[in-house]
Order: sequence, then C-alpha cells, then structure tokens
Amino acid sequence: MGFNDKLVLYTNHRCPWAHRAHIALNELGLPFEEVIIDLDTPRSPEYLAINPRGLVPTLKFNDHIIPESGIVSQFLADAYPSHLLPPSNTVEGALRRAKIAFFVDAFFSKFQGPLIKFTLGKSEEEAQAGVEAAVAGLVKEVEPLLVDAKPFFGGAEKLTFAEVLTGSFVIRLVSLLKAGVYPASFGEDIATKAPNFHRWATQVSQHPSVTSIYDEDTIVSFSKKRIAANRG
Ligand SMILES: N[C@@H](CCC(=O)N[C@@H](CS)C(=O)NCC(=O)O)C(=O)O
Repeated sequence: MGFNDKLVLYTNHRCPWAHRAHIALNELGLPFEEVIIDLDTPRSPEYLAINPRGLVPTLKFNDHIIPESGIVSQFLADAYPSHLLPPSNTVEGALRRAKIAFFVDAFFSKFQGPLIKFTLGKSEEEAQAGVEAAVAGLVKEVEPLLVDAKPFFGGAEKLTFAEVLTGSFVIRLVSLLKAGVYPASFGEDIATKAPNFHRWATQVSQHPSVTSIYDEDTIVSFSKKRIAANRG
C-alpha cells in the first residue's frame, strides 16, 4: 500500500463518527477525495449502493468499500503503519494495542454513553442524571487511564489511535462546555475531579488533525437545536 492508492471518503463534517476518519487521514498525511453526503435529505440510490445502511462515513479504497468509522479507522491504521498504532506481532505492540482498546471502551461505555442522555433527555432531570453518570464514569474508569498522558495517550508526543477514535467527541465536549450548552458544574467537576482528562482533552481539542474539518459554531448550534427538540 502506498500513496498511489485511491481513497474516497464519503462524509459529513457535522458527524463525529465521520470525523474519526478525517483525524486518521490527517495524521497519516494521506491524500483523499471527499464526497459530502447531505444528511438532511434521504440518501440517494447511488449512495445506498455504496453503503446500504446510508450512514457516513464510508471509505472507498481503490475498488473496495469499507463502511463504519471504527472499521475505517482501523483499516487506515493497519494499512499505513505509523505512530498511531504499533504492529500486533510483538508482545509490547500487542499490549499497547490492548491498552488503547480498553481506553476507547472505557471512554464510550462509561463516559460518552451516559453523556448522550444529556442531549437525548426528555426532561432537565434526565439530562442532569446523564451528566452525573458521565462524571462518575469519567472519574472511576477513564481518569486513571490518562495518568501518564503526556500529552497524548500513554505518554505519546503525537496523536495515537486512542485519540483517532475519541478526539471528535472530545472536541465537541470542549465546545459545548465553553458555549454553556452543558452546565457549568460539569466543567468544574471535570477540572477538579478528572485533572488528567482535563489536560488531555485540552490538548486533543487543539490538535490540527482534530480541528481541521471542525466548525464549532455549526456544531454548537446544531446541538442546541437537537437538545431543544428532545426536551420538547
Ligand atoms: N456506527 C456508525 C455510526 C455512523 C452514524 O451514525 N452516522 C450518522 C451521522 S453522525 C449518519 O450517517 N446518519 C444518517 C442517518 O441516520 O440517516 C459509524 O461508526 O460509522
């Protein structure tokens, strides 16, 4: 695999899942063609032929179609070996991969999963319960895994695969805190109870591979609308 490969990314810059693929492609320095899929209208028959689920992202690698953000990101990290992820064929490499995988699992199952209830909650009480569960999961499960982040996962100077899979969610978190969409107490809890995470998230949210396609104003206003619609 080399720079002669033809990569096409079907994406939408609003989508945190598609954003993962952009972070990977940026970090790997790979040229690619971008096709923006309109998510506000039904998917075209042409796109459904490419990805019958109708979701973004999808990667076209030469003549091969690869759907799903985690699979796209894994494929890119595997196909173009780099600082993102060591090979699995040494014990050291396999262990680092396991540690990254466990971090990503903890981030989504113990923090991001509960936090989405803030957005989806039908009442302020449900939303607040989501934030409280997210803080509890963050402090217990995620914070200890970032003790040696310097600035990135496991002491890495450059982004790792851990940040490829989580960075798009981290930058949204930072924006929504700054814009006052999330309660101020949530930001205070993160700073005081999860200082490793706070430091790491600040660095991740400023990294050029994470900020490159990110339009903060669009994300904040879209999130506000979504929250208002759910609260009904
Ligand atoms: N599990 C998928 C989720 C992707 C996803 O939910 N994409 C959303 C945009 S953020 C989408 O394409 N939605 C279109 C729709 O639901 O019609 C992945 O990781 O790629």
